[in-house]
Amino acid sequence: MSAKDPVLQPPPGARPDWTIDQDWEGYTADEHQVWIRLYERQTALLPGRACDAFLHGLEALDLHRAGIPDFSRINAELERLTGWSVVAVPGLVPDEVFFDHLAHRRFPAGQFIRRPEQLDYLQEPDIFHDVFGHVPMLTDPTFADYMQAYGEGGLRALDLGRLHNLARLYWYTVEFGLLQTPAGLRIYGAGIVSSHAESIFALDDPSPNRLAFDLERVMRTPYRIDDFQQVYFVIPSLQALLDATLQDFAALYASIARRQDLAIDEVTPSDRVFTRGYQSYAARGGRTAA
Ligand code: HBI
Ligand code: FE
Repeated sequence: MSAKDPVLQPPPGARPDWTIDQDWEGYTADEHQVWIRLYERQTALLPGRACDAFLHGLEALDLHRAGIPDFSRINAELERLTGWSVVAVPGLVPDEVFFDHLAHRRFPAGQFIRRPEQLDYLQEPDIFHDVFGHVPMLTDPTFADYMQAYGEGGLRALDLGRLHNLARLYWYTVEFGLLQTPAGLRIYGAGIVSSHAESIFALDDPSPNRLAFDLERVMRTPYRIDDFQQVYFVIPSLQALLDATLQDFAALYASIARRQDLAIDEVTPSDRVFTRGYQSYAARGGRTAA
């Protein structure tokens, strides 16, 4: 008996795999303008903050064109580089659908873009979070392999009822991961790199902890979905992240099942600490603080 989602039906107009046509011609000038505003703000900020693989991917996919990218155009280059393609979906899709796409090198990207008044925060991933945040890293062969391995692992985790542990791995790497480089810490996580404020907070603010990535440690650490992270995990290289997926996850899940989750702001004696944060941002109430 797997812990799969109850079989949800795709929304009207979506295919059985929950994909829809991007309908690039259907975007309005205002929607293209939102992309341009977000894109210009991030690209002014990210040199020296985003990792080289991200910046190279942005260039390789020619995402600096003005406006929302046409998936058919970026897929021609992306498929040539790593065999990945971007497919349009209406929004969040069931876990099983999501993992199956990743396992087949298809990245599901929201087809919609946020409204101007949502420029700095929205709950559900839109096309800017997905295409600007996630897709450039898929041009890196090592990260491309990691994302496919994650998809395959997700399908197994569903069957083992360990999705919540694997979701933490995704959260603290693909969404909010930091990379150690000779020039200092750099961003590779999509949730950071697509956010102006968090691209600054994640690297510069003394509030969060910054700890060396350890697979079991990450899987025991809860995360926030509504505000900046209280801890960021640092990998030594993208290869190290891929190598971590070669572990025996069943044994890992068994070990985790015998141990407590850690508190989100905890630093343990076995942690290798880059920054021991003051947690002052979270203590002030974070984003919603007056
Ligand atoms: N669906 N479109 C979309 N994008 C996501 O990032 C996503 C999803 N469904 C499930 C999901 N992420 C997470 O639950 C998994 O990462 C665990
Ligand atoms: Fe995301």
